[in-house]
Amino acid sequence: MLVGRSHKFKTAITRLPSISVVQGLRDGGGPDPSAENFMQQHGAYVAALKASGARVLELPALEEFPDSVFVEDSALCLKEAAIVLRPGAPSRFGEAALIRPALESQFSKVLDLPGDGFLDGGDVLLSDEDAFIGLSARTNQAGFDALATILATFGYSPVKIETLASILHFKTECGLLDSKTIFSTENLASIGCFENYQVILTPEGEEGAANIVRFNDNVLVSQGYPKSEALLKSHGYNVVVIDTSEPAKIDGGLSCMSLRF
Ligand code: CIR
Repeated sequence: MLVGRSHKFKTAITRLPSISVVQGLRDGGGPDPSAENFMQQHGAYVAALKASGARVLELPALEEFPDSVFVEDSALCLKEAAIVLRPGAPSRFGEAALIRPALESQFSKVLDLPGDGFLDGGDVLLSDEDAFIGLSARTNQAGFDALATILATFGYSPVKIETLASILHFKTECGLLDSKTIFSTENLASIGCFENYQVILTPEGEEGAANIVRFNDNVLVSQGYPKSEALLKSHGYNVVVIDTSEPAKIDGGLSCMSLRF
């Protein structure tokens, strides 16, 4: 087991939001984001990663893929290798091939998810030891099987979770705080998937705060969740608050907008 491999990082890959981001996928309708405000919030997000010690590789926008700003769904980066995934939404299929050159520029080993299963990176939570993979509307059993086999070769124990139908991605409702601690909604934690971890529950009414990013010493938390901010600070975490109101309009949060390794 490599202590800290879940949150001690050097690099982040991000992709600029396109103007077409206004057409991003969303469950249940809702207003379009503003491309201009999205760009501003994305800039603040990249600045926060840099302030956390990241060298950020910023990729150009892809107008033909409205959701391509959410790079987390098309690849998974480990310490030793990157894996090109197969996102489950038809409008996002093409994003995988387009992230590959960036991965090749950073990793000597770039693998493709074998088989024909689907898997979105938003459904994968890596701790130092475990790889939690949620089955969802985007990630199926074949995708799980393929990724589980690869991750086992890198020393992870794959754990399959049936994500609640109400959740887009597994990590919509949880995030890693440190090697042994998970921030989770009660809804998700009640499944019992985090039994070997300390779990800090999102305060009532602040379930939307669960999608966090731990990058080195900082925990990035979305703006608008004061109780979560105070709770995490009381546990000694170094909280950095980021406005994600525009990505939230198309079901995006903090983890989705970067690959971290
Ligand atoms: C989608 O539905 O694919 C995007 N609008 C949101 C993706 C969010 N990604 C993530 O949580 N990893």
